[in-house]
Amino acid sequence: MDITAIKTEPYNDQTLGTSGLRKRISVIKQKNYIENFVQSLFDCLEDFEGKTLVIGGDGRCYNDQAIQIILKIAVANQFGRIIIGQNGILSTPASSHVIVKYEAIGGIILSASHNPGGPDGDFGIKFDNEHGAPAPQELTAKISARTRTIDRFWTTDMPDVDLSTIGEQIFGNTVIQVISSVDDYVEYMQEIFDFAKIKKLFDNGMTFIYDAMNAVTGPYAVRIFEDILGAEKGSVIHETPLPDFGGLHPEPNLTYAKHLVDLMYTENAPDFAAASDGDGDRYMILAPSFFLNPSDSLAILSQYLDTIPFYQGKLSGVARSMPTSFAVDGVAKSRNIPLYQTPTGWKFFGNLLTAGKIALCGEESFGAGSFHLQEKDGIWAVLAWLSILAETGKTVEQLTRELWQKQGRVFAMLQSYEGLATEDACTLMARLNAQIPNLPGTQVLGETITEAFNFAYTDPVTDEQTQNQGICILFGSDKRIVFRLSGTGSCGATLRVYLNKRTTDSDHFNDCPIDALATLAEISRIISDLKKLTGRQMPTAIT
Ligand code: VG1
Ligand code: CO
Repeated sequence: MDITAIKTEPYNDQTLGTSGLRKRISVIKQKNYIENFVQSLFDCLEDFEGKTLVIGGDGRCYNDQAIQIILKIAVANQFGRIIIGQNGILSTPASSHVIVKYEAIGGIILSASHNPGGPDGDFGIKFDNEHGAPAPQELTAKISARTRTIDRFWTTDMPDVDLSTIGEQIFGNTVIQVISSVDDYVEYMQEIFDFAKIKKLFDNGMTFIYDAMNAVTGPYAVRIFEDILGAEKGSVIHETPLPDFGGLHPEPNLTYAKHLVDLMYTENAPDFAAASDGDGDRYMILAPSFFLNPSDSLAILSQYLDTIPFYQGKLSGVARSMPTSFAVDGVAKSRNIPLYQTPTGWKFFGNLLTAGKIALCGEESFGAGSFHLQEKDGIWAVLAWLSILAETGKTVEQLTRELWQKQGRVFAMLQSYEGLATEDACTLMARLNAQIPNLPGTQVLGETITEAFNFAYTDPVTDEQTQNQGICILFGSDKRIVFRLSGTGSCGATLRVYLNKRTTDSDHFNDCPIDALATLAEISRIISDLKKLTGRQMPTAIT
């Protein structure tokens, strides 16, 4: 087997976003595109020769080919061992767990997560460090910089590796070990949660549906919910990971999982429904005629997580991303535990988790996780909820209404304007930013702006500063609009507008969020001059 250095030219668009590199498959397929990126990544790691690397993916189109390219580069770069999920499949949380369990130096996860799949869809490459945490800001900046100067990569002439059979194969100085995609993760969930207790819910007749959206969680969900916990066969739907997700957009929210939402608002609704995204790190939970808002979910998890024995006495603190609603803040305050506010993206939670400052964290984008592993974890979140239902004997709706009763209901909504011209979106943000000093005191549609700022973050562990993380406009302490540009798209720009409003008037708890937030939505369009700058009047996705 020959190892050779191949000359290459850098690409100038390999900048990592909110969660790794995300591009259209047509871009990824360009000559040496993956090779450049992966070699740049390895060039930024230290002392990896002879060490272990994990590789997994969500099974989307091009997963198979990309893995073979990466294997050759990793072997040529002299990793000692490469652990890879069977058929190249590992969910993001499963990869994170495997990295820590097998003491790997890190892992490459091939996924564009919630982005659309299929031959014309998106592809992505993420890197998790030795803690199984998304590459921190410092490393992602270093990798992005390296991709702009790279002039060679190492590869080998080895044949494609058979990834269908569990076991070990040796190539040069590297052992390639194919492992079960699900075993380690499932065992770990059994250590964390009291499965016997959750099983009683099913034994007592709780009806349940889990929509894997034809993405990576199907095999995990079938094993956990049907085979072990005893949910009725067929409870897990869209359970086969398909390269094109069977035409579904694997983003579990009110827009893209509408089929599930619709079912939950019929008379045939099961007692509990959940769905997950392309790579299995997001979750959505629904109850009959009831949608659990992810920000409320984080608040309730903060209230009850330590009723689960694994977490007893361990709730050191909680964190939410800045655009996540302030529902959790009230719980943190009443429990007298610290609350941290981070920029969007899981990579900002890593240091807090490693330092033990927080036990739980979450995002409004259907992400939640704990110190059990350092990625967000969709199936974990569902199991945490089922455990809490078992511990408290209450329903999802009861627990949520109790939260509202105690501290008011915080309506929370994300309005996304997708597919904008990048230039228009940047102009809009720049203009808003320039207006910041003049906004306080301004009245729009009867609401007075009390504060406006561009969110900046100082990492409490490393003191690293991160600027420009979203423009926040406050109307007193109970109403807020946040503007930011998405960092996960593959072309054009997506403007994200987050709307929050707290009401303590229980007569309004059942208001429809679209109505409750209509004025704030209108204000967001007025102060950003949306129509003039982008030609848009209405969002393309509301979640
Ligand atoms: C979005 C969400 C963010 C999440 C990120 C990755 O980022 O807003 O909360 O962490 O996706 O999720 P952005 O920059 O597009 O707003 V995943 O499950 O797609 O890796
Ligand atoms: Co995801």
